[in-house]
Amino acid sequence: MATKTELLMDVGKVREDFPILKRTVHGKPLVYLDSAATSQKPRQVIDAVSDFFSRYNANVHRAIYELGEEATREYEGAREKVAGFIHARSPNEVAFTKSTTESLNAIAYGWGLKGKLREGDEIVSTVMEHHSNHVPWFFVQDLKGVKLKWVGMTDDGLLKMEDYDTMITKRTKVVTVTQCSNVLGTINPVQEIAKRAHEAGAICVVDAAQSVPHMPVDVQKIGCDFLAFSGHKMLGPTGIGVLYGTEERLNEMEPLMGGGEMVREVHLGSAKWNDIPFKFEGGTPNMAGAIGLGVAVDYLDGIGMDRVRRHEKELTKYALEALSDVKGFHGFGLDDVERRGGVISFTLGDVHPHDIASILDVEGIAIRSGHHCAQPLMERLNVPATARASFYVYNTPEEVDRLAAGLRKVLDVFA
Ligand code: C6P
Repeated sequence: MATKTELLMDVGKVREDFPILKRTVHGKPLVYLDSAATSQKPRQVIDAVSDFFSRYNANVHRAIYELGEEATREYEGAREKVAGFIHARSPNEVAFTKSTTESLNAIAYGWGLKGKLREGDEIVSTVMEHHSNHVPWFFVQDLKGVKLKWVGMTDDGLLKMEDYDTMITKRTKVVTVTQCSNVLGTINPVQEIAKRAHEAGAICVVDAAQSVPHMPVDVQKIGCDFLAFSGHKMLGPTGIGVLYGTEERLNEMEPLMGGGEMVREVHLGSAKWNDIPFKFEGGTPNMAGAIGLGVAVDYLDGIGMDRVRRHEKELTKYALEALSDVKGFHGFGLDDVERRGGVISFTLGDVHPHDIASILDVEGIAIRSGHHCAQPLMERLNVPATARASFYVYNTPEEVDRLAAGLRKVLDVFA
């Protein structure tokens, strides 16, 4: 039996802020265990988005009337909050995009395709990446003749750090890595990886989609050149993401999107770019999204990211124990919760992960099943798919118990 965990957070109070958690699904109280896909939203974020549209909706940076001033102030205020949250040196280092995916594409395009990479250059990535940090680099490989290399992984889910010794060479121009795997939860030593990249004269790009929402992240400590994450995975709205880059790198990089606001002057056939970060924000931005993300940052800061991380560690530890009591449960990744986030990918005997997810759904339990947009990692694990439960600030040990009970029902169905 798993020992009941002592949670350090008042989860009951946190849950009060999330209207969706009060609903039932198929007549059962909702147990939402898919926050790695997208998190639920607190009332504060929902209200901030609604407030923007009800009270001061206007285009930012363009209007010289009161509504426009208010919208611009709140939008730029959100940028400051996000910059503070990841310890950027300045808000200029934070450009709003639509998502992690867009941010990573912006880097692959701006640094790779239209930027500094040449035929014969090399990019060192890993087998653990999400498709969003694979496919944009494939474009660079195909169009520029740049070579891609992938650091391997041990059977328990750690990057083979020794691969960097041989894979990083004087031809390496980019080293890219996910800070936290969306499948295994493995937390990778990004600070060490950034150091190795820099020693070789390469830049380091970090996919922080699964880390910024769940643990304290300090871009200056990591020492990375670029870092990408999404608002919707950290209690914020969908359609808003962040492209962090040091001022130096952002100034050097070409923009992905051409259009209004990203230019200083335009003539027939030529244009000069605006200053950073606006150079990367062509077109009317997702103003409500950015403002909502700012409020999500306030919310997480209010709890404290150390406590968020500790809560997820406790819950993951409890879940690994509770689930290992279920017959046929096979979890992927490390046992050591110090080195993994609140994501548990698993299989259950011969039951297909989609069947697991469907039967749990009838019990009101939402988990994800499939390849989690990480097919190269699935190939490495030698499975076509897994089931995955992922936790956040609003999850409780009782919900883990419901998951364990749900999995026993799955076994009954297939007995
Ligand atoms: N992973 C998951 O269920 P977007 O879709 O752009 O917000 O995030 C992409 C992304 C990039 N990197 C990592 C490590 C991710 O986990 C994700 C999104 C979701 O695992 C949806 S596939």
